[in-house]
Amino acid sequence: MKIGIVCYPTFGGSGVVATELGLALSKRGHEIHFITYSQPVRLDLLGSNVHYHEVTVPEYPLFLYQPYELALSSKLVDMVKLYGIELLHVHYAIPHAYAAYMAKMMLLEEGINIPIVTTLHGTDITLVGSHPFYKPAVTFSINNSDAVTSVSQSLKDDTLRLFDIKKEIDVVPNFIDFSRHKSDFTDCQRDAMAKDDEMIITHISNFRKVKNIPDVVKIFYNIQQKIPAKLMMVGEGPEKAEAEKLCKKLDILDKVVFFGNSHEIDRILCFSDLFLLPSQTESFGLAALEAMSSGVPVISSNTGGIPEVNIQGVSGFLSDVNDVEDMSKNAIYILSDKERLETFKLNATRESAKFAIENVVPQYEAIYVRTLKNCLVGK
Ligand code: GMT
Repeated sequence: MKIGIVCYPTFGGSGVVATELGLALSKRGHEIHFITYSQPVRLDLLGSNVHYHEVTVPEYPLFLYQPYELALSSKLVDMVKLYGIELLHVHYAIPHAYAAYMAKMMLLEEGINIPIVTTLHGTDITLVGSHPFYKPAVTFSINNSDAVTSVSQSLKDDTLRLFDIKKEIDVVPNFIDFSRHKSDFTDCQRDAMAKDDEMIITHISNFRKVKNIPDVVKIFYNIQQKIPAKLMMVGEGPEKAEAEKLCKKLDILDKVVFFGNSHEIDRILCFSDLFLLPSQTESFGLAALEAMSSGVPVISSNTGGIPEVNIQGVSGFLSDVNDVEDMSKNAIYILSDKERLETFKLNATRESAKFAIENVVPQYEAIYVRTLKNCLVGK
């Protein structure tokens, strides 16, 4: 099948999922066309089956805001016609589902009925999408997609609760491509990061408010008072500067490494002992799943879709949002006994295997086939 994939090309989870899905589909013989404003960060494999088409928005002095959706929908029309793309899979509702709908309408004028599959990822529903300024457009774009998927049962429930949805939503969880993720480094550079007796605690995110970054720092502060430890803070975002200030105030700056965005997540996870994800809300928690796949147990909040990924007392522990004391206590419990830590590490790897990409890609393929058929018969 010829599939156009629209996503955010950045380090965020929805872009990562879209890219890894596209690459996996290409290996199964599909022709994949990524259509977005820059090359997706995990797209390292342009080949005969994988194409990337850049959406450019020319500057015009009259515009205070450049009309990206307009440029995207025009580009979608052009690419569908030029390459014979048979289906568009858009990740993150805003503005992708809206732009895809406009492209669909333009193509219908020319007798082409392109199916649109929309995958809801998280804040496109829970934070941004449900804002009154966007809500009517988001509701409309979801109801007018040919198929809708959400990355967790929790996100599906949120969508049905927050919007007036008339469409069936299929839950298709996020996944790990174990053939791309390495966890068996022979040169895992733990020594460069910490002393032998120090535990390595890691947090990876886009450092937005929703990630509760001050809680990450406070949990680490409590841990290092009981157990020698280092904190790896990976990613960039608006809360990073505040986090550095808090580390300074708590006098732990010498125990914290701020990496910025990294293309070497697997390398960082290979020397990590524990992963922290105390988010305010999280539809799935792909970063936690990636940590688990590298054998890193997770201390998280029990919000949104995280309990579908991190299993209480097995791959880690979950606490109420902002319950820093409970999260610290659980972290210290796991880290304070070597055998216990080993058990949690093994459990984390085992739990992550349930999300192997091989189990998930066929679910998307089945949705594509069903949607394509429905569009052909005009349903
Ligand atoms: O919604 C966001 O924060 C952005 C989005 C992304 O593009 O990174 O993250 C969401 O989608 C990820 C991939 O499906 C999920 O793993 C994240 O849990 C989800 N983030 C939130 O719900 C906060």
